[in-house]
This record gives sequence, C-alpha cells and structure tokens, in this order.
Amino acid sequence: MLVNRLSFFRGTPTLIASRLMSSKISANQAMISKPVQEVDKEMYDILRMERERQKHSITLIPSENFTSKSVMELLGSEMQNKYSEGYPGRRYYGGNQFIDMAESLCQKRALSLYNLDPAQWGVNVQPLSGAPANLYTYSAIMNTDDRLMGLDLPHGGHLSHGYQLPSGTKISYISKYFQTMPYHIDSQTGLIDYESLSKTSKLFRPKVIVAGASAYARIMDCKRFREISDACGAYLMFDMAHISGLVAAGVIPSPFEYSDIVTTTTHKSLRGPRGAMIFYRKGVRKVSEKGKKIMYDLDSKINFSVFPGHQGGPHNHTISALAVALKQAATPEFKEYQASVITNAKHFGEELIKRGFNLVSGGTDTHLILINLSNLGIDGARLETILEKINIAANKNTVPNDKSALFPSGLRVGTPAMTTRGFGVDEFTQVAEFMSRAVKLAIGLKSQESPDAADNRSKLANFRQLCEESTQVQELSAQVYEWVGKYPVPGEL
Ligand code: DSN
Repeated sequence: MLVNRLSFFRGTPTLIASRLMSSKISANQAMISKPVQEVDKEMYDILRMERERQKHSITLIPSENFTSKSVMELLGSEMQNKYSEGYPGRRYYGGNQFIDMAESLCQKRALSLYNLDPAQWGVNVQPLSGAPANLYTYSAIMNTDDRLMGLDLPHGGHLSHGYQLPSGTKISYISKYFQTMPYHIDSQTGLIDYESLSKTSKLFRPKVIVAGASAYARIMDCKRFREISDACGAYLMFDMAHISGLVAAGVIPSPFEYSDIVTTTTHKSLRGPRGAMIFYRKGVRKVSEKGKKIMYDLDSKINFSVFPGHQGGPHNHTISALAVALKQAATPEFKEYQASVITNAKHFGEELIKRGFNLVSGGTDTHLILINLSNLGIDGARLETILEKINIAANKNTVPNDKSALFPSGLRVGTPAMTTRGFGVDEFTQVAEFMSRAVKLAIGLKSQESPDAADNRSKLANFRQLCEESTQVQELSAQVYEWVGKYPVPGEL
C-alpha cells in the first residue's frame, strides 16, 4: 500500500497532474512531494549559487569543513519530523523507538571514538551547537555570579568562554550571567601565559576554568591546566570544538585525561553535522584528606541542564547524522585525513613565512594558522575583503593588542576543508602564492582610497568598491575559480 502511494508521485509533472485529476490526492499532498526546484525557484537559485560558491572557492576558514554525502542524507531525512523531548527510554512523546536507537548509537560511538569507558564518562549529544553547549554546561555547575576564567577573545578565545571589554561592557552574556576573568597569551611567544593564569586563578578562585580556543595554533598543555585548576579547586572544562577531529584521529594529544568536562561542536575538524556534544566525568572526583570519596554529580546536572533546563525537542536528524560522522571518524581513512590536515597546515605556514607573513607563535601544531599582518601594511578586514573577491574565504581575526574586532590586524586560516577536497602540500603552496598576490594588490588599492572616507567603515566600503573595479582582482578571481573548481566536493566522485 505504502509502495503504491509513493509510486503515485513518480513521473513527469504532466503525468502526476493527470493522475491527480483522477484521484483523491489533494494539491497539498502533491506539493509536499515535489522537489524544491519545482516548489520554490527563488530559494533553489540561492542554493545553487551557494553550491557553486563552495565548489569554486578556496575555503580556509579553520572552523569550516565539507561534511559527507551520507551525513547530508541523514540531515535531510525523516528523522527531523519527530519530537522526542527527554532521553532514550524516557521520552515525553510516543513513537520514539527508532529515535531512541539513533541517539543511543550516537552516544555509544561518541564514547568509543574518544576511547572513553562508559563507567567513567557520559555524553549528551543533544546540544544544538557549541555556544549553547557551553552555556548549558556552566549553568549545570555554576550559580549565577559564580566565577569562570577563559582565554580572552582578542587572544584567541571564544565568546562563549565569556567576554567583556576592558571598560567593563559585557559583550558575551556569559559575562552577564557569571563573573568572568580572562587569561591571556604572552604577546612575545604567542603561547598561553600559564604562569599568569596560575597566579590570577589563585586570587579569583573560579569555579570553572575553560581551556580551548577559536584562534590558537598550538597544543594546549592540559596537564598544566589540570594542575592550575586543582590548585584553585576549579572544574577544568576543555572546549575542543576546533580540534575534535584531530583528537579523534589521535594526531594530537587528547584533553580527556585531564579534564572534568569536554565540550565540542561536531561540524569543524570532526566533519559532522552542525551540532555539539558535552562529555562529562562520572565516578570518584577526589578523595578528601580524611579518605572520603567525593563523587562527580555531573551526569544528572548536565543532562537536566540540556533538557528540560534549556532545550526542547532534540534535532534527531542532526543526532542521526552525527552517529554516521562518528562512525566515519573511527576509520583509518579519517586518521589519514587528519594527519594530512596537520601536514598541510605546517607546510602552508612555512610557505606563508617564505612570502613575508608573520605567524603568531611562529607556526602551527594543528589545523589552524593565525597571521599577524601588522608588518605587511594591510589589515585583516581589507585582506579578508580582497580574498573574498578572488574566491578565497578566510577570516579576519584579532591578535594581541588589537583594539577592534571589526578591523583587526590578524587573519585566521586553516586546512580542514580543503584537505577534505583533496588538497595536499603542492596545492597549499599555490594558495600561499595566491594570498601573497592578494596582499600586494590590496596594498596598491588601499593607496587609492578616497581621503574623504570619514571612518573605518566607509574606508572599507571604498576599498571593496576599488576591488570590484580592479581588472587585476578580476583576473585573479577567474584564475582561482577555474583552478579550485577542479577539486571535487563531497558527493561528486
Ligand atoms: N565560530 C567558530 C569559529 O569560527 O571558531 C567557533 O564557534
């Protein structure tokens, strides 16, 4: 019966229309079976243009990736139709027998991928994305006004680790809900200043220290973070969003050994759907001086914070897609991919240095490179703009001592996305060359800017206009478009 009804909708539009006339299928039912190309031309055209942009751009944004065809299949699947507030076996809606299977499978694969014993660790796979996952975690273990320390945003941290301006203006609401104190990187070495964190945390006595970053190219010293957290009695939460694929593949050290809680998004180096996970410890937290065991109570607190504390129905299509991504991440092919991500990043960094770029911390151990452009006579906003015009997507980024996040002196690039598309070291040499040419063009165009532009914003608008009019920019744009278009995107092979 089901098969008969489905086959009814197959065929040319004319055939379907004639079947419709002689049946009881309503126009509404017919509409919901049509592809977007027929239903919504306007949206379809936008999708087509974005597909083309992705295929013909060099994606250097280190938090982006191209997820797999199979993950995309699940994201567009019937799993999204179901409400399932609650957890496997404990739902507030009927009909969840298969959704339970999907979520349990996802949890099992998440623990197994990071070699975690289910007796010692649990995982919540329902958070909708990384910033919410961090908020849910803080709320689970802190009261409002409890204290938290995270890497300062201009030093490579993330908004969800708290951010307020030196004037006291709270930019991230995490800094409104909780008392936040930043720690910093050493501006000489570009590395986290553990010494200063150690001293400040003893005075500030935070309940949570957040390790992890959005723009930090080096391996963080988790053991050191653990010692610092223990010395002030804080939980150590590691936000491994950027590096979770590298950790899964074992190509960089894992933060699990030293952390109480690990959060991650799932769509960056891990290459899954856009979502997040919270891993938390179970069992004994510490033994008191009198020999009494103090147990972790994160399990119930974190799960309660996610639902019902903050979220409603989980996105089951995302959780199902994540289960697939986690299976892929456990393969030898994925390990090889992650090893190439790092080889490519190191090589790319060296090629950039050869062309006069300064890298914060002098290089990279990971997938990410942070460039300090101060010596080149161009800023991150202008370079991002001209790169976009030549089909290279990168992002401007603050470096230490920057005052403005909109007009910073840095540019952040990374290798996960283009390594997925098959780039190796030769291709990244070519990308460094494109970037070097872009810098030279940008410096020339900047010198042609109108002296009448009143502020940075109008200067940038003027610069963008000059880029659009430049035939050299147009030629480079066409060259990049053609060149990168030869590298397949997932699903094309
Ligand atoms: N916005 C992400 C990044 O680009 O690093 C972090 O969530």
